[in-house]
Amino acid sequence: MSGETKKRVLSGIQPSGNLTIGNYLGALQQWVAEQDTFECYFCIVDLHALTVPQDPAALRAKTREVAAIYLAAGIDPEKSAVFVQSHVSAHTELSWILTCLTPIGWLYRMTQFKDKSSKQQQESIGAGLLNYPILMAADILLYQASAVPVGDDQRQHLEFTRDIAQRFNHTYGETFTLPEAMIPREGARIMGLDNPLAKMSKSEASEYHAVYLLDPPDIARKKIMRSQTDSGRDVRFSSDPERAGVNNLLTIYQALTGEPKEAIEARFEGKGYGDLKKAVAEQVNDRLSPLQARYNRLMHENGYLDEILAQGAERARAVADKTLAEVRDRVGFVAPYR
Ligand code: ATP
Ligand code: LTN
Repeated sequence: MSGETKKRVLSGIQPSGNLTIGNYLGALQQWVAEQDTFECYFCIVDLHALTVPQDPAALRAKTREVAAIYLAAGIDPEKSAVFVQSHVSAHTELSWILTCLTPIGWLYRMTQFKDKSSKQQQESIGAGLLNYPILMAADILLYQASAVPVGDDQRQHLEFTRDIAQRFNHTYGETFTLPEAMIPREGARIMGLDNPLAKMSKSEASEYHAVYLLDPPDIARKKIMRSQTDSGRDVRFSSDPERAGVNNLLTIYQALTGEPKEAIEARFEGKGYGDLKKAVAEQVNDRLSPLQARYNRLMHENGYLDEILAQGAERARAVADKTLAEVRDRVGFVAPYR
């Protein structure tokens, strides 16, 4: 197998809401593209989803839904291991060992913790929300991944992962590969359709905030047609916050078509925001329709998804358990007698 010489990639998405076109353009689209270059591990990070309150039945359903979306988006389970994070117990075990090595100051500094904890009542913030980056570091380091394809918002978590890996390596000897963030050139930070100054997020409840990957075409079109723009008329890329809405629509168009900026601006020369919105809606629906058709087929094939997840977990365990055995030895645990 050629896989043995390939570098490894690991990434994951939380099963904590409806996946958005932001998740697709920032993460999934890249994953699909990297499958032949790297040996890939893609997980559904259910342990991470528990860091904010979840309904058990909804979490179970979402975990399967996200797995099916990975496959429907083009992840090929023959090439890449697709698995559920909680099926591989090495993740929580390494997470504890790394927890003991992490200065709490590093955790309080993380912007995601500050954002998410500010949205909750002080007394109900779980320690898991603070420790979130440690579990993510464990996910990555167990696979000795050299690249981690994620959106722009995950840069700080990747820096954290490198820092903790270096700290371990210095303390106990070279053990972990230092991973690099792999951030797409376009689409790394898709903004909310109803508020182009805030990142599009799957846990934002408002109706016109995001296009979900499973939205029917008329709903997706309606959300895009209603998206917030400004009172100008020129359809041009811009870093002016006043024009963030149009810039966001152009960015979505660019990330989906792969066309250069100049070609896109030329295409919309003399046209208005309404034309841009229609064109974006068409590109989005052209991409989502086949994904949704595959998704519906997969969800109706009894047992298929479970089989893929079982095989994925087996492949993941083979790698993760090997790294964990080395870690256990390095930190001084007595090897189990049997
Ligand atoms: P939540 O809002 O529930 O925390 P999220 O939408 O940010 O979730 P995650 O599960 O945290 O989604 O992220 C999954 C992947 O999608 C990550 O690689 C993240 O960087 C990427 N991603 C999330 N939102 C965007 C976005 N608006 N633009 C580009 N990439 C994104
Ligand atoms: N923190 C990530 C999700 C995540 C992840 C990972 C991404 C958990 N573990 C490992 C890449 C690699 C997020 O997108 N919020």
